[in-house]
Amino acid sequence: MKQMLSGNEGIARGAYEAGVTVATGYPGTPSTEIMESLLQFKNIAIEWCPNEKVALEVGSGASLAGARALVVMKHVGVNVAADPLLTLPYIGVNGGLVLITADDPNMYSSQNEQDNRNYARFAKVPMLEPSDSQEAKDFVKIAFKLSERFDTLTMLRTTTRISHSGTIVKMGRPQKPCKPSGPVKNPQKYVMVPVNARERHRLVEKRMKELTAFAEKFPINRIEWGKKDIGIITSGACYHYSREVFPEASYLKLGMVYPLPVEMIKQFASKVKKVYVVEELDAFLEEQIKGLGIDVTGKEILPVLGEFDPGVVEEGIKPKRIKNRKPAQPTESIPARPPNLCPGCPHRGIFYIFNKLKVFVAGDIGCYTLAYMPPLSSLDTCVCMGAGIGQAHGIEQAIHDDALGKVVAVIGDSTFFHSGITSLLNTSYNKSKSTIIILDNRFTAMTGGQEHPGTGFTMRGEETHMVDYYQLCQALGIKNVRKVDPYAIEETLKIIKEEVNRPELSVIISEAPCILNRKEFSPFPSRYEILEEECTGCKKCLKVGCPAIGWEKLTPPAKNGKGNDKKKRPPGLAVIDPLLCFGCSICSQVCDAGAIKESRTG
Ligand SMILES: Cc1ncc(C[n+]2csc(CCOP(=O)(O)OP(=O)(O)O)c2C)c(N)n1
Repeated sequence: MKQMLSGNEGIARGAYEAGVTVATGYPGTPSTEIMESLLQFKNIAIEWCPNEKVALEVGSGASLAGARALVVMKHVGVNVAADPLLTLPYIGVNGGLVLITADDPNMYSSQNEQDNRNYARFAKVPMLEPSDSQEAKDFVKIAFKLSERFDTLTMLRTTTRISHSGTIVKMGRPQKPCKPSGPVKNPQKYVMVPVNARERHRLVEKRMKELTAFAEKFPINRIEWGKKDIGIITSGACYHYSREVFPEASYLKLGMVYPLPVEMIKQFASKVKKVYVVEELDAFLEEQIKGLGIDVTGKEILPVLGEFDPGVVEEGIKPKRIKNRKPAQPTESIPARPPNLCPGCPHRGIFYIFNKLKVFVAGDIGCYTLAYMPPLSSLDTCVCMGAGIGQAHGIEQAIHDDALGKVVAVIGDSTFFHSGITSLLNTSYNKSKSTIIILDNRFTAMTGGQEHPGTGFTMRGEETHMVDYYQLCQALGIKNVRKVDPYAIEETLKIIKEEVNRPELSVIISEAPCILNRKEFSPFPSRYEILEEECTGCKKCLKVGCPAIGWEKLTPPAKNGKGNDKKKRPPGLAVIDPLLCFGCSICSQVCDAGAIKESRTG
């Protein structure tokens, strides 16, 4: 049977066909749908973990027990999992252990553009890279075999283009999950104290040599001979871009991007006139190939930044061919829609207040990061998940002087569980005076609404323990813990002010579910509208940055005085789009003129 699958669905299907018993991960674009697609297979123990390090450790445990385990994360997630990742190759596997890294060239939804092929080299593990959904499925199965054959964790890298594009996939027959044998005691292999680790490192190096030899005959590395004037070494999506532009060239398509088939590369390069390496992001293949003494061209002509497409490849290799070609222009202009918090979002009120208070906000990653943009303009840092609390504390430790500005940290609930708890513990332990706001919207909203330890549900929707933030903060030694309703602007402003001015550590929990996670379509009783006759055109309501509120210019009164009423006419009026308004009432609370009222039309 054939089916159209995205690369992510292909990976999930491959894991199912490979008889995976345990799948773990933490959401992150472009990887999230792999786990969501695995949900359809009821016999797989699948779980969202609080972060990627935990996910990899759980996967490793399952593997030691003899099960096949899949671990899924986006590229930056591998940084979080890097500690176990760099030692797991020493202890090896029992059941196959495959780690998926979904990279994001062009940063469609990421804070950086790192090239995780470097991790394969760093951790000394094999890495496969599919170029379509069929390969995504097949390579996962191959990766499990490789993992068991060479007793090593194996990585599979996708990029956004592969993860999210649909191509035809031929389904295979699922193999029965193997019966886990249970953990076997083997301290020399599993306990990485120096005396054991030294021996294991020797074996890791030996394994890499064996894998390099194996790469020469590995059928997923293949040469496709064409004309011999151009030879292209490539992998992943770049293979298809290159084929589209240079259908007649010769190709060395690498299915395993680490370690490289050295002899195969030498042979290929010796038979073509000019060799190009076509790869997105780092010169990962190019530098290694140049290290073999082979003359290849890559990053001198192709960008190190962003995502490729056939145009980028053509422009780099044959710029003359497209010199006179005009880039296609869109036939209709599309209105710009900058990303924004949704109408009715509970985060909006908190950031409106920060803007009013003019505090420095050490921020984090989540939907609320969007509050850095005007008009809210009230998030001042964003580096990686969990960074904000530590940064706020660091600023405070450096300045010790309120006259230099007040600082707060803000963190989403999923991010708090991911990597905020230890930073919070640090603030308490090291006598911080920071104010930390946890945005408890009961959702991992930014990545599409996944469950987490604060939602009370597992990934399969089963009820489970729901963390009580209040008790947790108290257990960490924080005396001042308060809850606010972020839709009640005045009361929340008062509490934030009090806590910011308190010379002690405090945590404020902003409690309100994500507007997209409400059971009812509209959680608020009514919509709001502008009373034209009352609106002074002061634009205060526009400062809350709600997509439902717009501005309508009024035509100036005619010179002859006609149309001039007694009241001075404002240059324009605020308008509320009734289809977008959820009725959260924040705009009405900030309007001094009393011009925003519950809708008369319902
Ligand atoms: C290490 C890492 N893993 C995953 C992600 C993807 N990601 C960005 S923000 C986020 C969580 C957002 O949830 P939350 O903190 O609850 O804020 P919300 O979006 O709900 O406001 C995730 C999973 C990432 N950027 N970095």
